[in-house]
Amino acid sequence: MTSPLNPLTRFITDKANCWQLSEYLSHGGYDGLTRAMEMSADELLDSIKQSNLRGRGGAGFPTGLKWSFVPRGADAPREKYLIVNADEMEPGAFKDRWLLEQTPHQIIEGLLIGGLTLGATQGYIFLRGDYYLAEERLQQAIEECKQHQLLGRDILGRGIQGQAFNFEIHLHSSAGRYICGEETALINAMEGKRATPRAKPPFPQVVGLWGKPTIVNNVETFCNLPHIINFGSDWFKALGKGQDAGTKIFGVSGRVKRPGLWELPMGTSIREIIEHHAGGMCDGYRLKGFLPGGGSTDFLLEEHLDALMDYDEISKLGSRMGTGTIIILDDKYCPVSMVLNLVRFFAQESCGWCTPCRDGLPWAVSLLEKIERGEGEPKDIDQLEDLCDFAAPGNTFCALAPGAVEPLQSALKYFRQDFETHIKHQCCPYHDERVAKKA
Ligand code: L3W
Repeated sequence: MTSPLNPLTRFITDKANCWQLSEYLSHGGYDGLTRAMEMSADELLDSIKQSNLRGRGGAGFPTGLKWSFVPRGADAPREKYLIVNADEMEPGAFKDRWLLEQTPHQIIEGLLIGGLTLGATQGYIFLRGDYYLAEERLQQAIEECKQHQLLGRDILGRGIQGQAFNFEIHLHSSAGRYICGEETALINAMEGKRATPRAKPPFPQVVGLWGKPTIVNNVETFCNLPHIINFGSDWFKALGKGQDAGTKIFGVSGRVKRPGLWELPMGTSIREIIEHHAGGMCDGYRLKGFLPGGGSTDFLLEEHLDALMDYDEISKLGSRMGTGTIIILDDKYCPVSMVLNLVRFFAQESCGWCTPCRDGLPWAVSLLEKIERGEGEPKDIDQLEDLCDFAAPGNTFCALAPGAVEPLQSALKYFRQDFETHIKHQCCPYHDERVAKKA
């Protein structure tokens, strides 16, 4: 197999059964596992570190560094766990669903390589509860693996240094809360507790599921591992166009001609994604702004279109690459209404543990509703700004509260005039054409 430019999606073919083991094997599936079984745990960890892979769930933390925190050696706990965070639920994020439904074996292969790297024998897939098709296909894939000695005892019948490699995977369907995607809330949910985040440190890599070292990574992160091991970390680094390594599943939703998902090199420009892959804006609509990486990122503007989709590049612009799934705001959609929709989601999904999220978000919702109804007052804008400051990093228990106010604080910065027009004319100008003409 020659090294591919689209490692993650080359398994997704037009064939009706591309998610099945036979198809996966015919495209070089499980070659990464075979290669990994010839390597030592140190070599595997070193390859992952050298690849510069960064977490694809939104935060972009270096994967090899995270994995290196797991205690190893004679004194380390015998039980360790690997968890695939498949609780994809953020508004605008739909990339993991594609991988889960179309390439379940790629996720299993990533978990098996994780097991070899860290000496773990148990892996879990924490799946969004309403991803029914993904659940069905993952379950089928797990069964296929058990039948073909790819899961269970003595995998592939070839021991490593005389010892059998055993690994099991358990599929856990989430009861359904956005906060379950935060890694420590996810761990609490799996332990049968209420899904509130835990204080960090200790990080789960040291004290995680049932108190044991645990790695939690996003679906797409695990999917990259077989290819890094199979084709090498230098190949992986060379795939990226900018600073970051590898490819990324980018997506666009909103009023573009071809909304969808594409696997593209890291560092692809935002302009190329929106104008070329998504076909540009629908006729009659102009781009007003966009959220680069799902509903918990800050708005960017047309002037940022030439920026590269790279973690640090997008951070320098005051936003985050997040999940890499772009949400478009067009010139005919009310930004106040869009932000209201997002903040309402985050308010409803808050675990309620810390005050900025529990009380701040519903308060922001009521102010945004008031402005959108045409009853806003100038002081409401100041109040909304205070609420954003209140949920800033460091003031909250987990990273999801600051994320929840990112679209709001950036809308107040870039689309302030829209808020002011609502208040001045006591109505939504996007619904009242007379005001829209004047504004
Ligand atoms: C050891 C340190 N480990 C950080 C590890 C940490 C975790 C990873 C990222 O939130 C974001 C959020 C959403 N020693 C460490 C360390 N780690 N410092 O690195 O940690 P962190 O705290 O930066 O982020 P997080 O709490 O994992 C994730 C954003 O992603 N997001 C969320 C999308 C969620 C979904 C969904 O549906 N579930 O799509 C999208 O952008 O806002 O900011 O593993 O242990 N010193």
